Amino acid sequence: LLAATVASLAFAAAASAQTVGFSQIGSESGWRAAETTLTKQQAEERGIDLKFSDAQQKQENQIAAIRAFVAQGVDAILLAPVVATGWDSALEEAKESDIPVILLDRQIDASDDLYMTAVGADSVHEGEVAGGWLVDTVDGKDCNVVELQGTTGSSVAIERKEGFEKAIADHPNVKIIRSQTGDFTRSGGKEVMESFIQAENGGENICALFAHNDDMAVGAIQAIKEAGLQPGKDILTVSIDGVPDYFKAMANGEANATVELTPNMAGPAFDALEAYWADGTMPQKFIQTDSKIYTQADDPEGEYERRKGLGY
Ligand code: GZL
Repeated sequence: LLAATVASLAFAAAASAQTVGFSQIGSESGWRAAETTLTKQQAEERGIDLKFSDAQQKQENQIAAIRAFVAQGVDAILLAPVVATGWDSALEEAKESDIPVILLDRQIDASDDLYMTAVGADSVHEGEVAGGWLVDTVDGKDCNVVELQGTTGSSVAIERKEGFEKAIADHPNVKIIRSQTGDFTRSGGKEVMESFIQAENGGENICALFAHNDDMAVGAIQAIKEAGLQPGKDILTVSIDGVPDYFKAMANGEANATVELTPNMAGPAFDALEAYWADGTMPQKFIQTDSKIYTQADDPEGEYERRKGLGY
């Protein structure tokens, strides 16, 4: 009788375990790797059965993953959408199967009824904070900026660019002279920065780099050093994410500022799902608007130590 009771309790517990499909973009940056680590940890802690799919940064792989999750009959889908458009038909299928979808860290151009909520940050604000720091730092002096854009067509690349341009709009001394995507990767950042340096008199004309994420900036810092220039001095650097290796570069005086973005998007997403599963509560959008900028004055070595073990 005892064995039967234990078995039925175990079955009941397993039956109540929710299954969530996670269509992750890829592992293009340290920030992305941390988001994946934290999502898996949170699922484990909450007894959620996570089905993980890495799309290698290809939208068609994400669409295939969404369709597979619908076919499996998962209880919910997390989607970090690599680009902002082209999701309607896949999300319609999830909707028809009453499977709630939550967007993580990027937005899509689709009607709100195709997803339950979105967890992320105000990317326009992130770009504005970065631009505002540069304007203040150069303090009226002329500054030619090169820009490493994130993945073309992603909401964050579009919005970070918009925010940065807004911040420098009234300061004609700060000018973007070259702008190109490095696809959020270190190798992309290095390659494109090499071409910027080559095209701009060996880098002599470049005063600052604005990178849409730290990983591209870390790659660009390598290119600046290989060109015989001092990153953080000859060419100022400002970027976004707050990954450990960028704090390390700041501690070494080779980078100047980064706008922090938490990789913990899964926490609010799972909270929203658990509330929905419990009693049908529909969540609000969860958009962080108080992005903090860190500079060399903010104990970068300490920030590096604090963050290096967090799954980046
Ligand atoms: C931001 C996220 C971006 C990070 C990059 O919300 O979508 O994607 O800033 C990552 O590091 O590639």
